[in-house]
Amino acid sequence: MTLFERPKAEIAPGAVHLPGRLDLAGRRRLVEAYAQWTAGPVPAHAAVLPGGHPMSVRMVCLGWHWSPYRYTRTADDVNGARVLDFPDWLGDLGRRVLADAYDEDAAAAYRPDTALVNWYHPSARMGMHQDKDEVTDAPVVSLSIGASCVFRFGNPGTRGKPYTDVTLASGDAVVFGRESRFAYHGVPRILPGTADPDAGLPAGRINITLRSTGLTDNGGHAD
Ligand code: MD3
Ligand code: FE
Repeated sequence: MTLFERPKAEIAPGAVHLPGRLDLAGRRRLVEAYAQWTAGPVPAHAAVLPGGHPMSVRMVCLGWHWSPYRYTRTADDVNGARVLDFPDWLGDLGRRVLADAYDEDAAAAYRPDTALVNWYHPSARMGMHQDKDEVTDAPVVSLSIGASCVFRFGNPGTRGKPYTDVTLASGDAVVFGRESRFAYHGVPRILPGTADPDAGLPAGRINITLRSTGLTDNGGHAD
């Protein structure tokens, strides 16, 4: 029934939405992992944008730490600690999602090395932006758990129209690659009354994005 109502859909070329990709056990596993990540060396924090405004989402990173607008191994804008390693099991999950969205060849080649994990309280939002701090054009895999949101998918040229609004619900995965990798996108709102308490989240939303930075520790680029 659910699959019939919300089938796999291409939002735009290279942007593939997999509704309900994570079952209850998969969602719970990620919520439990989130508790461990936020109890780690770098707490969930609101990154401060160059204009001085803190973002409304709270972020914790794995593998590489993102701060506006670069990746480092240590969270110099928070407490200077090195972030937790990117776990192998999360890369495995990303490859399985990529196999479902694209194909087995794309999945076999996918080697994400960082996860940005964002917590949205019910009034948090994310303005329209591009993700272009990575030095590769490898796809981004997005996993959503908890409250549903309106996800706004724009175009690679401008912050404004045309755009498409899509509801992302608990357990949904989206792959953004190919022609969609550098499109503007944002989260204008979280939908009231859509929490996923069964997964362990009585309120709010977690979004996990897996990425390949293309960076190496010696300051060079991986390719
Ligand atoms: C499209 N997060 O963390 S995930 C972000 O739902 C971010 O919390 C949103 O935008 C969220 O940067 C959207 C979907 C997403 C992530 C990366 C993308 C869409 C993307 C990169 C390129 C194009
Ligand atoms: Fe983004």
